[in-house]
Amino acid sequence: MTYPDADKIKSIISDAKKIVVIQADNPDGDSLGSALALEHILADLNKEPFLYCAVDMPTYLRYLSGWDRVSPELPKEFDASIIVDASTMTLFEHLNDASRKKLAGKPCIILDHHEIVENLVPFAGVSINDHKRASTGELIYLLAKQLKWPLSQAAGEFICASILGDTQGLTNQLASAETYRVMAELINNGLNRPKLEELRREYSKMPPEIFRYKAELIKRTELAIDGKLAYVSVPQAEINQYSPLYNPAPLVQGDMLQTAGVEVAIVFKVYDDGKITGAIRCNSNAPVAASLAEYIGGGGHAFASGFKVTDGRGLSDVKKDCLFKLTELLAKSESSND
Ligand SMILES: [Mn+2]
Repeated sequence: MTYPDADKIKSIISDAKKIVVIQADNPDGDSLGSALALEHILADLNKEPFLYCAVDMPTYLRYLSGWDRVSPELPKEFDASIIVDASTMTLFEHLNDASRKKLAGKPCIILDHHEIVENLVPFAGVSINDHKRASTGELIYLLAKQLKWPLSQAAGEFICASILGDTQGLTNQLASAETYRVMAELINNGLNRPKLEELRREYSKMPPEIFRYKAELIKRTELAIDGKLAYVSVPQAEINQYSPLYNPAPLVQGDMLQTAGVEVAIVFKVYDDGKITGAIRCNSNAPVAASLAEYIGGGGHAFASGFKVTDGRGLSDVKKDCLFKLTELLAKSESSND
């Protein structure tokens, strides 16, 4: 498999010295793993990589050494940028006009794998959005092979971390034969996967107060649409108290989806300024996450997506919209399963 736009990327990189690698406002194992892998690849190409993300790296990602090199400020000067794991401006709320202008003034490359994307980054010079890849890290691996970029042991570890992050340890629907092939090649080249997994688990451990909070969220979880939807909402006070320690959505969504009959799990976050966000996760029999998020105001994958509402709709309206659309989507996906 080859990317036709790879040569354009090659020439942007070869003309540049200082290159900013950019993560969106929702950093995760894939975006950070991809950014760190690129950092190593670019350094090995004698470039000066610089890592940017407006949002602090969550604690659970801090097992990836180099996370603390990610800066919340763009460098004063740079020659090109690479956005990883995002193609939509919606996820770059923290970039002010001056920063946007700065990025638009230099060649910008996008490496992403998100299916449904709206509000596309307007200044992207070259964009590879490969929906078939389980993670952006997987894409970077294939691109690096195609361009004969150096893939050090460290770069390989970060690519592995990005793949394990987005595939939940190679278990979800995103993991394809190609994903396993990439992992096999990485292991062949000396990657210590069990060690990486051990580290990941260590850093994903929850503090005791989060363990208690999890019980609270489970207690508050409501079921709807004949038990096919599980949802809970998290108010601002809890976001303030618990989010810095652990992201509330993944805390309960796995258990929601492991409850008999549940097909879709939504965690709403309700902010004091009126903003409402939703994290949607689905089981394999209900690939409706992207369509639901798109209807409410967002996007993502068939089994994992998110939305953001800032138009003044309250939680009860957003819930109502979700229930309405989800009822329709689930009926459709059931009839196509028959
Ligand atoms: Mn990703």
